[in-house]
Amino acid sequence: MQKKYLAIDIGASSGRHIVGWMENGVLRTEEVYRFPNSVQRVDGHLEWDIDSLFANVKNGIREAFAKYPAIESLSIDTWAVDYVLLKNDQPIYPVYAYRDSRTQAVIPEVHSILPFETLYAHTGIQFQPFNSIYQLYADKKAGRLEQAEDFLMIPEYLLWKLCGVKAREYTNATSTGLVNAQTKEYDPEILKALGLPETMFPKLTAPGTVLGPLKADIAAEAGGQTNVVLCATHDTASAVEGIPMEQGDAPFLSSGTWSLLGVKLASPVTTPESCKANFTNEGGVGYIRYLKNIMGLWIIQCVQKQLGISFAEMVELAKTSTYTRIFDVNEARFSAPQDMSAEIRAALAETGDAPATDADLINSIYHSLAYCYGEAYREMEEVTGQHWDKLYIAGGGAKNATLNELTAHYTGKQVVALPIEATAIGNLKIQMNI
Ligand code: LFR
Repeated sequence: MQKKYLAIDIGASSGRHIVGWMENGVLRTEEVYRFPNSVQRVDGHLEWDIDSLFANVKNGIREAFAKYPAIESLSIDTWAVDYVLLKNDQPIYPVYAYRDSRTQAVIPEVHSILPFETLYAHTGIQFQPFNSIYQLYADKKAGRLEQAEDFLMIPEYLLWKLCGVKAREYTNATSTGLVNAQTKEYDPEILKALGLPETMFPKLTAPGTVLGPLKADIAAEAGGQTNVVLCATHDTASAVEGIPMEQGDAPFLSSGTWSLLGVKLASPVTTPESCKANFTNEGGVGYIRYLKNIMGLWIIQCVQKQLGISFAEMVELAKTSTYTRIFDVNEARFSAPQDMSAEIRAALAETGDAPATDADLINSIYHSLAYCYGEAYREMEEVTGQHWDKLYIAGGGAKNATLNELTAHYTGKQVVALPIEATAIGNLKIQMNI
């Protein structure tokens, strides 16, 4: 009997429980549970329903045990930057979602205390208005931090609820914008300068650490017992671990709600050129994930919801269009617009002909995304002084043949599309220690 492991991978639009095991040297996976996730708009703010996420985490564990009573261990990864503040070990609500605009007002103040160039030289983390550093400062201004006794990133919170052990995991911690790229620990100078309590940002723990068994009440509810392990809890860190590369470390594109295009590097690049190009140095499993955030399938997901057609139908529609005008997918206006289609039409109308039909709109999105991948690849070659000839694409987006072809066209590189659940695979690999 092969040993079974459970990966719980939660993204901005869905979560899934995936059981994995080794069979004749090959990692096999089976999805045993899936649930929807989405940001909630409450009183003009964007929030996560953390209680419902935890309820679904438990439901899925119960399903996994129902099918596989013996599971060696489990772990959880989620998107990055968001966190739970705790008082008396209870969440301080709301748990804000990163697309919320509350950070806008505090960004200039943070940069007046610590200019962005200084932050980048310390952390190597690219500017994103939603980085935890700005969210925490917004919490400080709102008096929420004052009440808080503890701080856990979302996966750490969910893991703690399962096993009772609080751990701070290195890869996800780097996404806060508070971790020093050289020491790989929270940066005391940044914490002090911003008045963030050092006690809430203790030593970091490496992925692969065993936290302990499920709490007795959780095990009883789930119908089984297992060990809780800390994987690379940032989903992108797990995804990069899960992408098999034939030889060496070629550039990757983790293509989901976000498109993360980058390469594994042995050490961080925190030069002013890298800062200007806004590449990030996130923590990886024994390397740096040098990458750029590109707005990604989020744009397509929003338009798909608006049009009420399937992703496959969108691809078919695009094929009927010859409209290939490009817009800048990374503009802040596409981060959380009320009406994505209208926002894109408006952006294109500002510089020329607007798309006349839905087919034109969709075709323009695919071209604009792939164009942006090409630009990011070239910038990455320029800043690192290295050259590559391939791009590995994994995640949901890898299944889109049209987008893959356009990506090959705009990057001028050989595209290796891997229609695999790279994130769950990476999560499992850390648990299996392979
Ligand atoms: C992808 C991801 C990105 C991060 C963004 C926000 O799911 O984790 O890596 O920049 O979500 O957390």
